[in-house]
Amino acid sequence: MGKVKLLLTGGFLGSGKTTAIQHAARYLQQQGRITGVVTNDQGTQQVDTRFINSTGIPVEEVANGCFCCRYEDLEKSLASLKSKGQVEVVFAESVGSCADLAATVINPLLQYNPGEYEVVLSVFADVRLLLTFLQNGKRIFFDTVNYIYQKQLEEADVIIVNKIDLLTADDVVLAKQIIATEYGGKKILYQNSLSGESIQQWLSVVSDGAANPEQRPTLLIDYDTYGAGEAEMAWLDEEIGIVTKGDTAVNAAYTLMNTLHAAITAQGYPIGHLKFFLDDGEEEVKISFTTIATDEQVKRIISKANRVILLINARVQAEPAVLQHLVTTAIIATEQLAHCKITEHNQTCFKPGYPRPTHRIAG
Ligand SMILES: Nc1nc2c(ncn2[C@@H]2O[C@H](COP(=O)(O)OP(=O)(O)OP(=O)(O)O)[C@@H](O)[C@H]2O)c(=O)[nH]1
Ligand SMILES: [Mg+2]
Repeated sequence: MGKVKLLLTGGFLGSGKTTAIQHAARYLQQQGRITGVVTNDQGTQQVDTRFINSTGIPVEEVANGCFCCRYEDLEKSLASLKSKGQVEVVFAESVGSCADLAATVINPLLQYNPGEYEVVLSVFADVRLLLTFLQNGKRIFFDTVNYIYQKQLEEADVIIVNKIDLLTADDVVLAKQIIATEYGGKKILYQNSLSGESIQQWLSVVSDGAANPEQRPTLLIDYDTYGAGEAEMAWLDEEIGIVTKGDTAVNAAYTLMNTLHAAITAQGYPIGHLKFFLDDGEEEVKISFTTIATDEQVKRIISKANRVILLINARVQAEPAVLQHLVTTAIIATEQLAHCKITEHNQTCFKPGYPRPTHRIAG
């Protein structure tokens, strides 16, 4: 049996990892190739897992911590996907605030499973965020969060500069100049993950042996700064039930999403990623607001449902209690604005703990 191609996909919150993985996995499936996905998050109720699952792609989830701190769970997830058939390509999406993947994930996997995997680390960046970051003296978030953003890109085998469809042609030229100057030694792909052509280009580059170094230099990283950066973000996960008298439950869900987004933005708390999974009993849809939200990211479904379920995953640079308060206030406002009854289930809200990788093996 040949080696499994493990396409480890990192990069900041909301940069487009899940979108690219879903399109790439679907493309490979259409080619008759057996593929699977491992999702990962600090929490247990993951929008991305439900989203990938809803598209019919085999998915395993590593919960309650990043791949590095839950290394054994990653191994189990990979074994589970492999046990279901001759899987050829596995996409593993790491948490958007996670760094140091080469030393804590790739090197242990290669060392403890000799001959089993070929790994390529793609690190995604939203082109608009990356451009602002580079033009602004590498400052965009709080200092320690900037540090994580920078370290993620530093260890990429391939940097995926994503969402280029959102720039004008002139701005793409400018972006390429600025980004190539900063990351001259790296393989860089300029990508629109909504386009089949771009996705095929990504797959072809990561399938090329040149993107798959035998040994990677170990990232020089200060764990105290990295841990402090992760602890800047509050993570809130919660399932919401919305019931209306008429057929307007989906509208009420959009009112809640927009009210919450507007409240966080009005208070000036930087959004890592505010994502939702909406289920009206017939259709399931993922809705995202990222650091630089755009209207086209808010997909609408037409529905006559009088009850829906909405899963909230909010990753926001704020104190957990503040984020909880914003969610509660948005729920109360929505009940009045949209004449609905909202029930809350399984709310968790926390800051990620100090990163303590199970293994750290220098390259
Ligand atoms: N226009 C455009 N939008 C994109 C592209 N890639 C992703 N998006 C949008 O960006 C938002 C975030 O995408 P995700 O794929 O969820 O990002 P992610 O990196 O998986 O986010 P986390 O898992 O939270 O870290 C969604 O609204 C996507 O539709 C792209 O190439 N072009
Ligand atoms: Mg994702």
